[in-house]
Amino acid sequence: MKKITLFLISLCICFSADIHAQGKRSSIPLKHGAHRIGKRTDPEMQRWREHGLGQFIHWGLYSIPGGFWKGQYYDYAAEQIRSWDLVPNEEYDNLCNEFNPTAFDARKWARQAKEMGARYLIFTTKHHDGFCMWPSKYTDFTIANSPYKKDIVKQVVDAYNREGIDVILYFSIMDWHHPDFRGSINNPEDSLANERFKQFTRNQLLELVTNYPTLKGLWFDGTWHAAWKQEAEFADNLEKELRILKPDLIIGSRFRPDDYGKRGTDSNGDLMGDYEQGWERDLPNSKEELYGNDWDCVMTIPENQWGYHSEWKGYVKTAYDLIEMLVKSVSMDGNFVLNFGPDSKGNIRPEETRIAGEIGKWMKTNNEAIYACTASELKPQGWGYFTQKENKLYLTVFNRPINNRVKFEVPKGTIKIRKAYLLADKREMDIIDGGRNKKDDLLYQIAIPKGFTPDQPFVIVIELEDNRNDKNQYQQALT
Ligand code: JFZ
Repeated sequence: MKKITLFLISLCICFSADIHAQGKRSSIPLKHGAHRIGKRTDPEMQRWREHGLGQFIHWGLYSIPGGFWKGQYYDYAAEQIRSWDLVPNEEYDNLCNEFNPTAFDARKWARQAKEMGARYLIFTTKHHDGFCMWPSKYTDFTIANSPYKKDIVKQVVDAYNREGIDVILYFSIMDWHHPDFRGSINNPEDSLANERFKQFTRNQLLELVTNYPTLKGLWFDGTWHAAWKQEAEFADNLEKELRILKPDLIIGSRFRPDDYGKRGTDSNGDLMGDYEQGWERDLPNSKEELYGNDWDCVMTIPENQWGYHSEWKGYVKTAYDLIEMLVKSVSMDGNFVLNFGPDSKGNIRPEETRIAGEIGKWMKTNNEAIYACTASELKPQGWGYFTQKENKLYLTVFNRPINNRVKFEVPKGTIKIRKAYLLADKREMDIIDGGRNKKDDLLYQIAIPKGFTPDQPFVIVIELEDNRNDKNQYQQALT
């Protein structure tokens, strides 16, 4: 019986994935387009999907200038200061001789990430400036030639893994330091240099996957330049090669171009990679914008600073803002990844530490509404977001209704409610029958106890009847 139900469910899932894909597909023949239509179904990808919250860390030589060059304020993202007209490349590259993060303690970072509730980390091994945080054999521009000398990537991977946190390595294809890097190919000499650069890129990626065998995936960046957009075949072969080394490697949609230089989604509209990487400092507002793909949102605390900038300008998000983004992401089947930019000594700045603590405090009480949760078909009504797991619905309330009643509608003949309670203290809550609407959907109101005045968003749990015979119907209502 159970097997038949499962079979029916998977049939529905396959079928809906097909309809979805057909809805947006054209049929241009591609040699190097998407490898798959629909989501990956293996355990590693499922594990990634269940993380809910991640941490991003941008760390490199750029943390030394920290957004200032000879007293001048750099108004753009601090990790890109090398590209500023005021900054002579050679002087920037000489920062390698200064990089000595004596306060760096990977275990401290990892403990903080764990306390915050992060289940995965994305760490910059090499940003656009080309400086390698691991002792790459293929260039001298690495941590091995800094006064610090020790392999930072290894320390980070080991410390985070020890805390049970998965690590994904960030890698910029674009490399402003390497003499063979070309943004575009304009003559035969460029072509030759580009061929050498491709081999360098391949060597470094194979090196990373080999050196750090517990890595879960690669987060690619710097793939928008004209030269790379012409490398559909090379990139496709390289991805295949990386997957042979590590079959369940997770690679986002910002790596390969297709045969026509199209990135992210191929010329037929299908996602190239295991998840959508386009939600950068941005969140979708509806599931329709997601085309059924896996996705994560990477977010900065200030407006647009990834690497350390000693003076944040503009609006700085609060823990409240970030928790709302986290819940909103999970309510649409996405992960939320919060960025940190440590300083040149290896300290996480106090503002970030405070926010990590506040998020961690919230997660401690409420993580049940985040980890391994998925979207719900029920429509939130202004008070916040629904997430769900097994026979539980979670309502995370950000906007407390003035009458202390949280409303929602249950489509006719779908779920049956057993009880409602506050996640914070398990206190049972009254469920008020609000009648039916014109479509015969059931209307409910849950009463927030008067004396309950938390200073953070809170979660109401709705436990559903787990009627096995109704499982199929229940699944249809919720998936
Ligand atoms: C890139 C980098 O240039 C930046 O320094 C940082 O590392 C960030 C995480 O990634 O910036 C991007 C890349 C892509 C988009 C926006 C900023 N995008 O697709 O909108």
